[in-house]
Amino acid sequence: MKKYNIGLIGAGFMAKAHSAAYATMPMFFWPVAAVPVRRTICDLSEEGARDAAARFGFEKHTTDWRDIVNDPEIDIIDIATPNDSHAEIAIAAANAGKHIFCEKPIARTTEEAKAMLDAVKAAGVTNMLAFNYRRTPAVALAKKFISEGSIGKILNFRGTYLQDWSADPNAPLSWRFQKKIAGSGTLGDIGTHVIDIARYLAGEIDEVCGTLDTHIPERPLQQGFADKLGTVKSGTHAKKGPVDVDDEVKFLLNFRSGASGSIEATRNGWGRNNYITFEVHGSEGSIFFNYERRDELQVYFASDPADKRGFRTIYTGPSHPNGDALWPIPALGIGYGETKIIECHDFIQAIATGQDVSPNFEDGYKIELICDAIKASSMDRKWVKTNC
Ligand code: SOE
Repeated sequence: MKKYNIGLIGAGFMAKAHSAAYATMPMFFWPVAAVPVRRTICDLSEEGARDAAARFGFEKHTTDWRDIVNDPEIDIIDIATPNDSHAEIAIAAANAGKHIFCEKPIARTTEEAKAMLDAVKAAGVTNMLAFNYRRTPAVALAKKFISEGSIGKILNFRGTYLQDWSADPNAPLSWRFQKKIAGSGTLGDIGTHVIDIARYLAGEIDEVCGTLDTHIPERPLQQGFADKLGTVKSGTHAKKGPVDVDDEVKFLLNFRSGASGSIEATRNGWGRNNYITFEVHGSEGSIFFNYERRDELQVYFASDPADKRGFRTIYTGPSHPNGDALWPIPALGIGYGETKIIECHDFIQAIATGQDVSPNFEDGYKIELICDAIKASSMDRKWVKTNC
């Protein structure tokens, strides 16, 4: 059995998700073209790296990511660090001939994304971005219905990504609120997930018209670097620092196909936790998805007899995309972990077979172009071409 040695850089939330996927992927998907081996993990502190190796099942640890990139035994570099280090690590990894799996968004800027894309193209290495939600079986089922023409020609895509972990003004000023580390705020962090789904389902985005807003201009400084996503509150009297990224993004979009739509994202929407939704209207039906009920896909077919028309709920299971690898009965419960297992499988298969995989650095670069167009539109208050 072929094996690929993984070098994972980062030891936080995403390192947990990726490590669990490497460990369990062959338990779900079998046979597989290759098995991932958790070889070396990197964190900035010796204690953090050692703990991460023990916890996430890695054989070795280091505090310098270059040790991993330069290790001839490593086949895959997994970048699960904040956005400001993606470009430097990915370019070094590509130059060392490693395949790369990188957290989203691809980078802080279009320039960084382009340099990363150029590097992986020149090296000819397999590359993938962790926009995992398109791998939710219900989202893949929506794609299948659209591709088969079940709802006809796509007319409209309406997407949201609403969370509330930063709605409290006392949620600390983590790296996610700092432009020099994150690049942008809600737009890059979660808006890009919906842009990925929109492109996956409805094709390339041609032009946008939107606004970016910052509702909470300063937040208490954070103790330590680790990002607790709003679960740890600083006191109201703590020293504060400026938020220089967006809290909320809303935009209209026109697809190259002629379809149109809208996308909204916020991390300040009290009561919404991971509310990724889309509704797609076609000439012959509609599809609705809500990640907070991610086993379900709602579909409406205009071809149903008039007295039987209405949205029906399909619970995803063995008959649906990747269903034979997951659980034997519909609605047993698909979670975040399963999306990461499917993502891991598709990446490993792509390396082993030499086939393309999406979303990749090319997709990430185009999503950055779309984000730039949204920013320009917000500044100039007008429609802007994406140049994708
Ligand atoms: C925070 O908004 C976050 O952790 C995102 O960065 C992830 O991409 C998303 O999947 C969950 O929320």
